[in-house]
Amino acid sequence: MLRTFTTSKIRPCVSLDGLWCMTANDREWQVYVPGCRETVPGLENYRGVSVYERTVEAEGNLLFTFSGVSHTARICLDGIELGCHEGAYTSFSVLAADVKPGEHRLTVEVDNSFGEASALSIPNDYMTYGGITRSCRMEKIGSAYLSHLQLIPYKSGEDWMLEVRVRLNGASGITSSEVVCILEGTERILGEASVGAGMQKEFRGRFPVRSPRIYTPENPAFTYVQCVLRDNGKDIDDLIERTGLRTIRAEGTKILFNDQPVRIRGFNRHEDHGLFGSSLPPAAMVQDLQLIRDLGGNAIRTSHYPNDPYFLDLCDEMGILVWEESHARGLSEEQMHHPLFLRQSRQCIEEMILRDSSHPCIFIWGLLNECASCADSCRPIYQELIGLIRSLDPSRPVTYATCYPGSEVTGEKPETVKKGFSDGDQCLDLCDVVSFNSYPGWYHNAPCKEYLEKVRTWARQHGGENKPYIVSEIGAGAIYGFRSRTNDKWSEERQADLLQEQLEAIVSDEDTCGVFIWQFADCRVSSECFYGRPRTMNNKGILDEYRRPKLAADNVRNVLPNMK
Ligand code: ADA
Repeated sequence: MLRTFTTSKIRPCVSLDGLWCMTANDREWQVYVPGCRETVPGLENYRGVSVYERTVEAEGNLLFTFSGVSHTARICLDGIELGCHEGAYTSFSVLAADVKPGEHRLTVEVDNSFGEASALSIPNDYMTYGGITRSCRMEKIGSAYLSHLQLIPYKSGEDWMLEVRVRLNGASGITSSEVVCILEGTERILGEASVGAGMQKEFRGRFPVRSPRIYTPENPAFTYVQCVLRDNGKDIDDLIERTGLRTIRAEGTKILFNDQPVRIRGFNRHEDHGLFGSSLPPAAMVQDLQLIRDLGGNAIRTSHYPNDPYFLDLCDEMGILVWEESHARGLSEEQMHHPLFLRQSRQCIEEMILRDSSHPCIFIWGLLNECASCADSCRPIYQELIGLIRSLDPSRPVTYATCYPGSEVTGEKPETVKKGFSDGDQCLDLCDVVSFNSYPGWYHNAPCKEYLEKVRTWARQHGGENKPYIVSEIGAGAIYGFRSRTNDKWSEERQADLLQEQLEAIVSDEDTCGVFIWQFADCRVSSECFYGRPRTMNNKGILDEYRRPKLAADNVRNVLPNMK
């Protein structure tokens, strides 16, 4: 299942989830899709190419859609290439036109190797898994079909309005058809067009919502829209999407949700689990959200890449707010000038926003986590990518998480600042919300409250004045089961004490409108890079990778809910 609700009534759809045959290292396995190769005995550390194969019984024009293949995919039908996709965390579709009736061989070549072909998937402090890691499906379409249905709610005075955007694609031959939008049972023509094979045209319309049902996290009410493609009076294709009627905006130092200030009590969450790798089944996704709510959380940050659309649907339905971010973590100035960086970053941002902008749970777009925002040469890149996000979706604020306050905060000598670099982050003026990752007591030997106030004060003096301020990461490490009466580093006791001090400092600071604890659960990291991490894991989870709570969980549950 790609989504938690039916996304079309006219298109015949077949799920491709289930057993596939996979070959890697000249061996064959039966594997479940969605899934990670690393969960297959003997492939725990496999990095490279593998080929997934299954047969499909079908004919005509077929649309194959994948919610995620990590990290590069090449799709073939009967050995003929249908398309390729780079990027582990966004969805894509490939078309097979005029397929003859009968059984066909569908193959997906998957590559998760590190190298010059990927500027974003690099050895990092999280695991780049390999596989068809999210759900996939096959749909039968006609000579043309709809895609990219986006719903953007907004207020016009006291009235609720909905902007509907949808694209018409030619599959085979010229089709002249009209696109109809059905909202609250009323049909409206969005337009008509003739499209030939491979052509695409976007339609937009703005409509009043006559009986608005407001979306709140406490009462997640949805507004559905069906777009229909009509050819000579016959409905030949459709798409269904939903959204929630709510507004989000940054006003002064506050984030307003339906014009009410909201304080974010969040967790950073990697798509990672000790049993499933990055392919958590729906029940495990729901358990994570239940655990986050039990710990007093009301939000998650999809550190550091777009998440599974099914998971975002669950966040919508369970009223958990989401900071969704495009893929990037800790890239240096040199890595941001990689020849493929801009193209792959733009592609990830476009695919993320075109796919996810209808989710009411997403309250902010993030990008470029701890990248080179001090480098003079990278400011134009921040400007370009933040500008791209705003052009695609003006309805949400934009932020990025940084970890670079000036030397007056860090205690480093100003003369150590490299040529071509600023003394501290130089891009805070570009974003709507200012977000800092800070680890007082873990990476910085300083009293938490004092250090956090220094960072926030510096931020407000360097581009972050009169903007909402979020502590986008804070936490400490602990090895599950390591207990120490002397609070040794990596003990559960030390982590619990640090989280208590860190969170009490943030909860009591009215000038900070949100926090995301680093991190919800322990996760794997690349052995190629972070071998120094105990267990080759990032052990800052409040829970371990199997969701077993560490001592810190009790302290988080006691303090976090006070952040009102
Ligand atoms: C950074 C980074 C996180 C994680 C964290 C840590 O803030 O954004 O991905 O690596 O540090 O655990 O040190």
